[in-house]
Amino acid sequence: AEEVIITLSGGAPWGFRLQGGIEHQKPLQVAKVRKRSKACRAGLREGDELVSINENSCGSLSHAQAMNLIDSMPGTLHIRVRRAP
Ligand code: LEU
Repeated sequence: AEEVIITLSGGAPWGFRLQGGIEHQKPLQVAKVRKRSKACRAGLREGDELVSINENSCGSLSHAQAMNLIDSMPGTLHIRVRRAP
């Protein structure tokens, strides 16, 4: 899989939903990207796995912790994702 960095700016709502998390023993993954949203325009895709957000590793986060992390980031989000080829 390749890794891609997606840059989101301009503030929430970003227009995507997550699934998975450590408590589900599943990777944190982008479940849905809303059409014409900031996330969509920035190139985020359904199925992308979250690796880090602004240098904070996502590997051991619960679903709620990941959402809180995203909500707590002021300004711009740099989201590193793993993407299946
Ligand atoms: N649903 C939120 C948004 O689109 C992102 C979520 C993953 C915290 O801004």
